[in-house]
Amino acid sequence: MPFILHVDMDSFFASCEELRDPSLKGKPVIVGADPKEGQGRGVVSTCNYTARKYGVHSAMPISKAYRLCPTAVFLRPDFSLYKDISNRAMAILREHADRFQQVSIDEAYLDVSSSVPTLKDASRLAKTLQGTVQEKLGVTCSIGVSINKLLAKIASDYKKPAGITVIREEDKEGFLATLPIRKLHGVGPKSEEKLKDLGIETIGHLAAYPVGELRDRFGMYGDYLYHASRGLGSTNVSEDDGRVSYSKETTFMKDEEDFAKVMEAVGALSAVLAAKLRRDGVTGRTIAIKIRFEDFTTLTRSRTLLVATDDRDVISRLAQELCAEFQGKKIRLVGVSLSGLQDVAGQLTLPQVMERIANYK
Ligand code: TTP
Ligand code: MG
Repeated sequence: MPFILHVDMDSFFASCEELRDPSLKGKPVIVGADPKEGQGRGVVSTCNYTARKYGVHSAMPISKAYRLCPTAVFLRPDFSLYKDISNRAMAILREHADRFQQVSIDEAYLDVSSSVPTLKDASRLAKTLQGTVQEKLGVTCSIGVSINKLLAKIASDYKKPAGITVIREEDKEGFLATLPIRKLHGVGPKSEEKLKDLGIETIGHLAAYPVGELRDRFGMYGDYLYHASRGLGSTNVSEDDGRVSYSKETTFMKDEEDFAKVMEAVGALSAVLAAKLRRDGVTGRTIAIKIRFEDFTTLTRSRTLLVATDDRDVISRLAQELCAEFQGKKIRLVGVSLSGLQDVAGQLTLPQVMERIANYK
């Protein structure tokens, strides 16, 4: 049985600000756009838990946050500070994982299956990790402990700040039953609305809904909902090693004038790339080509797809299209790359893609 932890830093940007300026502690702190005494545009990035008592939350218009809590300390985001603290936190977490996957600036999955014999030991490890992060960096995190990524993520969100929540295999359906459907990863406001129209308010309602009808209404996303409502999810914590793109290029023996040969090379590079993506369980949305001419001038072209792909034909066709404008030139080197990477097997990005598709219908 896999043991997976999901770690999520508490009110992350605001906690970083409190770390830099300890005099902020105890005051409501709101990070986001300039409120301009209530006239400001833009939104709240996040706020600390003191500000949350006033009803302020992420993505709220900053003008509303100002109305709810005019005495708060309002700060513009300083991403380099957050990135620095994030890097330090991730380094600590990474050390304690058999496999590690950072999924955003403030959250990561850890597979600790080989390090601990039981789920109980996994939760002890979570406690130790939480303590180490707090002690070394002075920020708190919440940790979910369970048997797959979906449940671990729900668990980390369950008790915040500084919480640890364990969901055992035998408790999973009971645990999920009363939670609102929005707690399921991949259920955003639009899907929530559609599900509510069907009378589905909780994850329990969703689990009791006929799967055929979910499929008819939502296609593949319906399948995802069916599995997710039962607490079934991926255990694939894929090492991302910080990689942001996959690329492959080739230099011709002599500058190539035969465009068909260039197209052939692009096809072959795409195939190698697609095979690598599949092996790593990764898909990407942005396909780019690089072309170097005989005089060493180098140009790139790229296009971003609506849905991430690892399909060799899709990559190859698009890459060839992107090269078309260079027909007739002497080409020295050609390269294909894929970025905007997403984890295929993880429940993190796939459902989001699915939801996007569902909402386009
Ligand atoms: P979250 O983990 O969603 O939020 P949080 O860490 O602030 O609070 P919580 O204790 O509930 O986990 O997001 C991490 C950071 O990402 C957050 O500190 C700021 C940023 N963020 C935005 O800029 N806009 C948003 O809408 C959200 C949700 C987050
Ligand atoms: Mg967080």
